[in-house]
Amino acid sequence: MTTPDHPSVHPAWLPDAATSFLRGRTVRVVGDGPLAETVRGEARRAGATLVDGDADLVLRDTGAVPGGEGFVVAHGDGHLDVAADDDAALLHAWFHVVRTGTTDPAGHADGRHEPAHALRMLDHWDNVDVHPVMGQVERGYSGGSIFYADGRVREDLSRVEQYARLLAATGVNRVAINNVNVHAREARLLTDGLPDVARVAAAFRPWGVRVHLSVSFASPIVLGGLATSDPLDPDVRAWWAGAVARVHEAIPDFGGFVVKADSEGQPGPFAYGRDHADGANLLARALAPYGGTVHWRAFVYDHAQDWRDRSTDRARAAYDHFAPLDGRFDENVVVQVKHGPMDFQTREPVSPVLAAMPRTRLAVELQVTQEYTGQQRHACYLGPWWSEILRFRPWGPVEGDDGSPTVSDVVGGAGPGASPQVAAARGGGIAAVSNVGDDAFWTGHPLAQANLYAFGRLAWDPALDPTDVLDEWVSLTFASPSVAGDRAIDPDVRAALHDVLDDSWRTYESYTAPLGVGFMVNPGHHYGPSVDGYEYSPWGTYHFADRDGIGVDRTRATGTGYTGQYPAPWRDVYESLDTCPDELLLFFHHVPYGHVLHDGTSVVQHVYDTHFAGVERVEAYVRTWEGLRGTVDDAVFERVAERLAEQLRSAREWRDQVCTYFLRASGVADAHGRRIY
Ligand code: GCW
Repeated sequence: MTTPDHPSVHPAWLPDAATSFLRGRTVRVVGDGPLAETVRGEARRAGATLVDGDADLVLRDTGAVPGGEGFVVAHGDGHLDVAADDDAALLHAWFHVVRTGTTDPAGHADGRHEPAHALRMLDHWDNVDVHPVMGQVERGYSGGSIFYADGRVREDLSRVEQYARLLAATGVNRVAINNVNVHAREARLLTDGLPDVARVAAAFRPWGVRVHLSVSFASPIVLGGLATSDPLDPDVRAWWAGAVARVHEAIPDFGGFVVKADSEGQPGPFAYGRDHADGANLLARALAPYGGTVHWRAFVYDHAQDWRDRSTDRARAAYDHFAPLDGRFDENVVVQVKHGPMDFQTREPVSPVLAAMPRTRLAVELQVTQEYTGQQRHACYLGPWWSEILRFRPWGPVEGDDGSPTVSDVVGGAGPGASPQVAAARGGGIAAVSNVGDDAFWTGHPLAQANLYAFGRLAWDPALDPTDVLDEWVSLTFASPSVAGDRAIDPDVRAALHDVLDDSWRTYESYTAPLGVGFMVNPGHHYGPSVDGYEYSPWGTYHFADRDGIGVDRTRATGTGYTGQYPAPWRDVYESLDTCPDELLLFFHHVPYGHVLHDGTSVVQHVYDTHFAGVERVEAYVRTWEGLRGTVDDAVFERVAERLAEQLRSAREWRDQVCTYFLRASGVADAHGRRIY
C-alpha cells in the first residue's frame, strides 16, 4: 500500500543523488561471491564504469577472514584500495565509500573497519493476518507489513528487496520477519509457509541479511499434533529436530528462532515445570547442527498483578527469572534483554540483567518503532538514548571513561568474567524492533527513518557520535541533484534537520516522562497522556502519586529492593537520594513534591517547567520546518508538517493534563504563574 496522494515509494536514504559522486568513476571488484555481484550491480546503478585493470576504487575480497565482515582501507597508487575479509565485507566496504561520499584517497583515512557486534538484528512484529486489536504490525506506525498481504507472504517482494538494500547500507545482518506474539496463522510459517519464507530469505540474501522466524513454544502441539511441548519429552525433541531439518532444506542459511515464552500469555516451559534454560536449549539443540541461533527473550514478568500488592515489582522480574540460570544456556542461545527493566519507556535505567550473566550470550534489545516515544507522529531521534545505553558502564565509574566495560562490551562478549564460550561467540549483539511498514515514506514520519538508520550504524559501532550518525543520514537522504557539487546538501536543510532532531528525544521526555516516571499513557494503544492510565491495572506499571508525593520506592532500605540487583557502584548510587541522578529519581524513590533536585528546583516545579519548555521546543520545530517549504521534496515536506502539527497538539495536551494533575494533587502553584487548568 502506498498512500493515495503519494503513489510512489519514497527512496529513503540512498536516492540516486546520494551516489552521484560515483558517476564516471572506474571501479574494480575482485571476488566471485554472490555479494560481489551485488556490489557490481550497485556500481552500475551509480553510473560507475566496471573495469578489470586500474581503477579509482578497487574492492578486493581477500577471503582472509571468513565471517569477519571487516575491511581495510588503504591508499593505493592514486586510487583507493579496499581489502575485504569476505564477501559480506565487500558490501560493507562499498557502503562505507558511499557514506564517505568520495573515491578520492585524500578523503579517506587508512585503517581497518569492522563491526563491534557480530549479530545486528531487526525484529519485525508483523503478523500475516490483520490482528483484530493490534492491526497487521503490532506497535507498527507505518501502515501494513512489507512482507505479508491478503493473509499470505506477498507475491511481489520488490519492496523487501529495497528494504534489504537500505539495511545493508547501515550494516544490519539479521532480520526476524514475524511477530514474537505468534498467532495461529503465523505459527505455520515454520511448516507449510516454508516455501514463502524461502522467497523472503532469497530477497534478503544478496544484501548479506539472514532471515530468522519467531516461533511458538507450543508448535509441537499446534503444528505437530503432539499432546505436549514439554522440553524434556523425547517426542518433542524429535519434532523440533525434524522441523528444523526441513527449514534448512528450504533455507540453507536460515538464521534461527526468536522466542517469547511464558510472557504476556505466550506458551512456554513453565507449563511443564521446566525453566527458561530447558526451553531455550530444546530449540538450540535442534538448530545447532546447522549453525542456527535461538534468541530467547528475557521479557518475562507477571502481567496479572494486583495493584494493591506493593511487594511485587515488575522491574525486578527479568533478573529474578534469568540471573539464576546463568551458565545453563547452550552456546547457540542468545538471551535477548530489553535495555531497561520495564518496557522501552522514554527513560529507564539500564537493565541489571546485562551485568548478571557473564556465562550467557546476551543481546540488548532496543525499540526503533516508537511505541512509547511518540508513535512516529512525534519527531524523536533515538540515537542519543541508545548511545547512552550502549556506553553505560554497569560496574562504573559513574562519571568519565576509564575504559571499564560498557553494555556494548557485555553484549559483545567482553564483559567482566565472560566465559570462554561467550567471548568466542562475541556475545549476542544487538537487536531492535523495526519501525518499517508499507508506508510511502517507509516509517510513517519521514524523519523516523533516521532511527532505523542510526540503529544499524550504532550496532556496527556504538562509539559513533549519534549526532554524526544523524548527519550521515541527512547527507544520504537529502542529497539533492539541484544543489551544485557532488552529493551536495542545502545547508539550510541540514541545519533545520539538526535543529528539529538533535535534541528531540530529550524534548519528548520533557513533556511526557518527568524524572523517570513512565507509563503515564493511555492504556492499550499507549498514545497520548493519561496520568493514571495504568495506575490500577494488572500490568505492574505504577507511579503511586498522591497528595504528598510521587515515585516508586525501589530501594533496599524501604522499598522493593530492586537497587540490589545492580553491582557497585550503581546499587549504592541509585539507593541514595543524594546520588541518584535526577532523571531517574522517581524510578527509584518516592519523594514529596517539595523534594529539591540537584539543580535546586522542586519536583513539582520541575514537572511544570519541563512541560512548558517542551511545548515551546515543539513550537520552534514547527517554525523551523515551515522555513523549508519549497526547499525539500513537497511530499516529504507536507508529511512532516502534518506530523509536527499533531506533535504540537499532543505536546500541549500532555503539558496541560500532567501539569493540571500535579497542581490538583499537590496544591502547589506554579512559581511562574503560568496557566494550569
Ligand atoms: O512493549 C510491549 C508491547 C507489546 C509487545 C511486548 C513485547 C510484542 O506493548 O505489544 O508484544 O512489549 O516486547 O513482547
